[in-house]
Amino acid sequence: MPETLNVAVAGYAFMGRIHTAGWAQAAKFFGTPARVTTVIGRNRENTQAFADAFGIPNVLTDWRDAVADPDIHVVDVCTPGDSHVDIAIGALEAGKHVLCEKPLANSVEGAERMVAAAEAARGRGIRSMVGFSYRRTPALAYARQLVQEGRIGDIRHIRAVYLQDWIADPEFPLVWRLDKDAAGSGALGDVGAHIIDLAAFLTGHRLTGVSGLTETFVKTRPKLAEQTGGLTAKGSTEHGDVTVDDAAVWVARTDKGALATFEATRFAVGRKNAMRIELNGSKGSLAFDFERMNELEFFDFTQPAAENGFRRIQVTEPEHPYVGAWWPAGHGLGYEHTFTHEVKAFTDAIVEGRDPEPSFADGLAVQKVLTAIEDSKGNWVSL
Ligand code: SOE
Repeated sequence: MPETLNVAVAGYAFMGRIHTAGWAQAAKFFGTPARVTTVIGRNRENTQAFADAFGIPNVLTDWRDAVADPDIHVVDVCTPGDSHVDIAIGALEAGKHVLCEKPLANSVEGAERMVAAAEAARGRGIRSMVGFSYRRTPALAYARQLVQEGRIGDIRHIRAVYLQDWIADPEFPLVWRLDKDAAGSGALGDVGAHIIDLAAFLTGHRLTGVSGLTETFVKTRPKLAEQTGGLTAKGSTEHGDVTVDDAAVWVARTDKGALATFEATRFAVGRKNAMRIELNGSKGSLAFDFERMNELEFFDFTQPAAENGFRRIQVTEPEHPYVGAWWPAGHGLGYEHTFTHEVKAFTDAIVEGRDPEPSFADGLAVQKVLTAIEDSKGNWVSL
C-alpha cells in the first residue's frame, strides 16, 4: 500500500466536482492519505479548466489511460450511468480500487457484471464501493445508531420521499439525466435509488416485493444547447423526446414485516432537495428532512404521554458521527460534507484492508428494486 493513494476522478461536472472537493477536504480534516492527481473528461479544454481550478496536475481524455497508469491507485467514477460498467470493470481488472456513483449501473445485468468483477478483484485486495452519499449525513448515520440500539423498537412503517423540482418547467432542456440510454431511468434511479438504499441502511430490512407506478408528465422538451451547471442548462429551438420517468411511487413489504411507501419526483414544485424519511417503530419514531439536514426528530414512545412529543436533536455535537472533525458544536454541516465522509470511509477501508460499505452487491440490490418498480406497472413484483 503506497503512503498516499493517487486518485483519478472520471467526470468533472456536478458529481466529479463534489467528489474532487471531498477528496481534498478529507485529506485536510480527516488526514485521509489520498489525493486527486488526475481528472478524466472527454472535452480536453473543459477538463483542463476544471483541473486548473482544483489544482489537479494531470488531465486525461480517455479513462483507459488512467486504468493503464501504474501510478493511479483509485478510480472514482462520476460519469453518467452508461459508462459505469466499462470504467469500473476496466479499473478493477487493472487492480485499481473503485468508488462508483449511484445508481451502480443502468441495468441489473450491468450491475451483476460489476459485482462479479468486484468479487474477483476482492481476492486480490482490491476494494469497491458504491456512492450512496446520504448514508454519510451525520443525522442519518446517527438515526441508524438509534435504530440499532433498539430505541424505536420493531419497525412497522418506512415512509420515504425524495422531492425535487428542477425540471418542472416544461421548457427545461433534455439533459443526460432525461435520456434513458445515458441515465437508465429518471427520478426513479436518480433519487429513488437513494431512498431505497437509505431504507435498507437505516432499518436493516430488505424489500421482499414492490408495486409501483411511474409517469412522464412532459414528453418532449427542447434539445440541449449547453449544460451550464450541475442541474442547469440552455435549450435549443428543436425538440426531442423524454425517455425516462419524471416521477415514481411505490409500496413495498420488508422481510421483517414492515410496510413501506416511497415517492421520487422532479415535479414537486417548491421542494428543492427534500429527501425525507420517517420510521415508526413499536417504541418510537424517527424523522429526517434533508432540507434541514442538521436535525433529526425523535419520538420516544416509552416516555409518559402527558409530557411527550417529538424532540428535535441538532446532530452537530462532536460525539455525533463524522461531526467531531469539523466545527465547534452547533455550527452545522452541508451537502458537500457527505462526500468528504464518503471518501474518508472508502479510504479507511482500503488502508485497513477490509470491505467498505455500501458494496457493489448493495448497489445491485438497489438496481433490482428499481427494475422491479419499472416492470410492476401497478402489479405486485416479488424480489
Ligand atoms: C440530481 O437529481 C441529484 O444531483 C442526484 O443525482 C444526486 O444523487 C442527489 O444527491 C441530488 O440530486
